[in-house]
Amino acid sequence: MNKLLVIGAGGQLGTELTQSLANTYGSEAVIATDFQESARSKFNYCRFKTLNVLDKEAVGKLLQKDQITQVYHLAAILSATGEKDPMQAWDMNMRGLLHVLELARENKLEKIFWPSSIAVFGPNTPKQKTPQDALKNPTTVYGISKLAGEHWCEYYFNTYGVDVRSLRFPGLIGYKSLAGGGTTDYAVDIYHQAIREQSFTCFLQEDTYLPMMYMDDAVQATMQLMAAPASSIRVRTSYNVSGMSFSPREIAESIQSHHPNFQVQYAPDFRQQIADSWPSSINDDCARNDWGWKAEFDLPKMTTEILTKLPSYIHNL
Ligand code: AKB
Repeated sequence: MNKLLVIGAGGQLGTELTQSLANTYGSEAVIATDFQESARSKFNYCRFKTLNVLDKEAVGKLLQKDQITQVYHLAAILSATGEKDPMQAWDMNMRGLLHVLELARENKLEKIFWPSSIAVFGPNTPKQKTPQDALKNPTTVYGISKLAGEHWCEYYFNTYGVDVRSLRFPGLIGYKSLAGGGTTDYAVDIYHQAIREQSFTCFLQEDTYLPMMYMDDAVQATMQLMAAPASSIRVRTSYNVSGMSFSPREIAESIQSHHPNFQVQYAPDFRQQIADSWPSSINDDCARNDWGWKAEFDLPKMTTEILTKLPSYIHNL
């Protein structure tokens, strides 16, 4: 029987992925954990425990006591927050992953999921339709930790047979929780401000194109990758996955087609430099060919869905 542990379940991806795992495997099969006790209120449908991935002993005890078979390790410090305290970001992102990989080896876990990011790419990477194996020269501590993490995943697979699988996510956009500390967060916040204030100040320039993905597609990609037979997973660092690519001006126009009075100002800050170092769009042929990946949402479809559903959610956030 599958028994699934989600680490960092209270975050943007965890909030929605945990629900999907509970729908698929049953609520009794899922344990949601987060280092913040306040995340508990999101998980009235499954077990919840506070857990800090940096406490290896506590993670190990939980794995053994509950006979966990799969771990979804989502806890990380993202690109913008990481630049404010690089040592803390490195410690959290690297030591957390190594704890999970070591425990997976020691306890012979069946499968691990760990998200990487387009932040592994850098200013010398081709910007358009960036290929899977493009040159990587990350400039943020977050990107450096994700690139090192990808290689650790491959090492644990090759050396110890740990079945760890990974996706290089672009900016993730959902309406059920707020984003936290990333460079792509503007594309989440803009919908909230469109509903609350009818105006928004964007921290990136209007013509900055970045790869993005709607949360339903991100959850679907994760579920699909984890369900694929091990023999079809040919990339053991992390797969490029693409959803859509747009600029702040384009997302603003997409919102204005529903809310014509919505106004956007631009006040770029330190996150502009991070965004400028990342690809504009991603080539995900390897994920398509190996395990049949294909995104469902483009910008107009995502905007319609978020603007329809967000108003009834906004008071819970
Ligand atoms: C960030 O902006 O740091 C993240 C990411 C692209 O990994 N959303």
